[in-house]
Amino acid sequence: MDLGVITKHSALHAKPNGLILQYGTAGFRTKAEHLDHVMFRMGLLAVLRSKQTKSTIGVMVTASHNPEEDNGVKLVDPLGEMLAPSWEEHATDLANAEEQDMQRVLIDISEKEAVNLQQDAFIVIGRDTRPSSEKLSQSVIDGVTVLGAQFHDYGLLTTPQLHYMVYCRNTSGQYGKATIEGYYQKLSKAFVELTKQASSSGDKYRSLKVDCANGIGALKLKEMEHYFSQGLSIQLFNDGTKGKLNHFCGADFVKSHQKPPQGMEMKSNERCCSFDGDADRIVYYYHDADGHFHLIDGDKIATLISSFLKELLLEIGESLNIGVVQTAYANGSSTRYLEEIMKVPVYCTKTGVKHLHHKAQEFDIGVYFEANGHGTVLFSKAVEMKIKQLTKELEEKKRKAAKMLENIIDLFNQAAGDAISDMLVIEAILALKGLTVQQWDALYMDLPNRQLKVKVADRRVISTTDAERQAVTPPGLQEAINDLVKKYKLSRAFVRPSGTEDVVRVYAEADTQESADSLALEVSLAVFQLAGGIGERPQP
Ligand code: G16
Repeated sequence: MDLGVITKHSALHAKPNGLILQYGTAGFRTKAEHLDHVMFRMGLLAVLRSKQTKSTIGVMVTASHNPEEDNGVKLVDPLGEMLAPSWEEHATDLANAEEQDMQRVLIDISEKEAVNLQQDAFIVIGRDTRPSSEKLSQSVIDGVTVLGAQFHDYGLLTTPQLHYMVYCRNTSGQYGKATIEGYYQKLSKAFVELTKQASSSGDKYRSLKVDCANGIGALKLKEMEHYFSQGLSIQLFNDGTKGKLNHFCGADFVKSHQKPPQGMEMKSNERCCSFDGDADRIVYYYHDADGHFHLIDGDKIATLISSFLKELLLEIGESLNIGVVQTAYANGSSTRYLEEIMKVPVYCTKTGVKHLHHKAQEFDIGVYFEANGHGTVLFSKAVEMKIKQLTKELEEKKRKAAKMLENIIDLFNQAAGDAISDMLVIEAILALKGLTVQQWDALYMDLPNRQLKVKVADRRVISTTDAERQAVTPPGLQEAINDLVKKYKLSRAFVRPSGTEDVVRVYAEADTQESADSLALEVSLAVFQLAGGIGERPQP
C-alpha cells in the first residue's frame, strides 16, 4: 500500500473540520455536501474488506428514504449482506480520521483484520438517482483506484440490485447472473411460472398502481416491465419525470403519515403500492368504498407470505422450521396473529435489516419484515436442495406445490429486502390464492398507531435495551413513558434515536387512533423535556 499516494489523494477529498459521522442503521447518511471525504474513504475501506475476504465487495451510494439533499453510502459484504459489525467500527474510525491520521488508521485496520495487502481486490459500485450521487460515486472510485483495486461501476441501480450483484459474483453465478438482465430474467421467469398456475379468474388481480417515490425504482421497473408483463400490468406514478425524490411520496411517507402519496390516482378498492427512494421497501394500500385509507404494511406482508409458505409446506408434507422476525415497530395485532392464530414463532430484533437478516438465518425458512416494508425471506441451503429434489419425486399435487416453492425461492432476493422482488411475490400470492386487497387487509385489524419525530441537541443521549423497547438513558425517561402508557388501553410506546436521520423516533399504539395520537404526543413531550429537545416543542 503506497501510503504517500493515499495522503496526496486524500487531500483532494478533504474532511470538513470538526465533522463527526457514524456508520448508522444503513451506513453513513447526512447532507450530500458533507460526504465527499466519506465516499473516498469508503472506497479505500471496501478494498481492504475485499482483500481480507478475498471476495467482491459492494459500495452503494444512496440515502434511500431521506430527503433529496441528503446522501449516504453503505458497504455490502460478500453474500450480499450488510457490512460486519467490527467493520462498521472501522468505517466510523476511518470516516472521522483527521487527514494526518489517515495512514495510521488504515494500517491499524489492516493489522487488526490481518489484511493481506498483496491480495487482489474487486469492488462493485451502484448509485441512486439523487443529483449528488454521480459525483459522490466518482469519489468512491477514486478511493478504490488509489489502492490499485479493480472495480465495476454498475451506475444507476436499486440498492437491492447491488446486493444481488455482489451475491451473484461471490457464488460464481450460482445465485444468478451478475447483470441487470440476469436480475430481470431470474425474477421474471419465476414470477411468470408462478402466475401461470393461477386460475383465469386471477386476471382481475393482475394490474397494480406503483408510486416510485420519484426514485430509481421507476427507471428499473420501466426496464423490467416487459419481462413480466405476461403476469402483471403496472401503472407507474411519481416516476421522477417531475416531482422531487421522496417528497410527499414513497413508502416512508405513506407509512409514517398513513395517507396516500401525492400524485397517485386512486379509485376505491384499487390495489396500490409505494416503493421508497432506492426501492428496498414496499407498502400496499387502498381506499375503501367510503373513502377510508387502508395501509398494508410490512407486518401484513410478512403474514401473507408466511401463511402462503405454510400452506405449501403442508401440501408437500414437510414440517420445516419457519420463524418470523420483526422489530419493536411491529403492530401488536400482527404479532398476536402470527403467534396465536398462525402458530408461527416470532422474534424481535433491533431496527435495521442487518439485525433481522442475521436472526432470520437461524431458521429453515426465515421471514423478516420491518413494519416500514423492508424485508425478505431467507431459505437455508438444505431447504433449497430438498425442495428441488421434491419437484422430481412426488405425485402431481405435491410436485406442483414443490414447484411453486422452488419458484418462490427464486423470486425472493435473498441478499436483501427488495421492493421489486417483494411486489412480484405479493402479486403472485394474491393471484394464486384469489385474494383481493381487502381480504388480505382483513386478516387482522391493526391497532391504531402513530409515529413522530423529535429534534434533540444530541440524539446519542438516548440509549435503549430489550430490542429498543426500553430506554436506559436519559434517567427518568423510561419511567415517564411507563406512566404515560398506563393512561391508555391496549397501549405501548417506545423511543429510539434514528440511525439514518438526526431525530429521535417515537412510536405509540393504543385502542383508538385518538389515544395513539395523544400517547405519541405525550411521549414526544417527555423526550423533548428529558433528552434536550431543540426548536419547536412537539405540537398536536
Ligand atoms: C434504513 C434501514 C432500515 C430502517 C430504516 C430506518 O432504511 O435499512 O432497516 O428501518 O433505515 O432506520 P432508523 O429508524 O434508524 O432511521 P432505508 O430504507 O432508509 O435504507
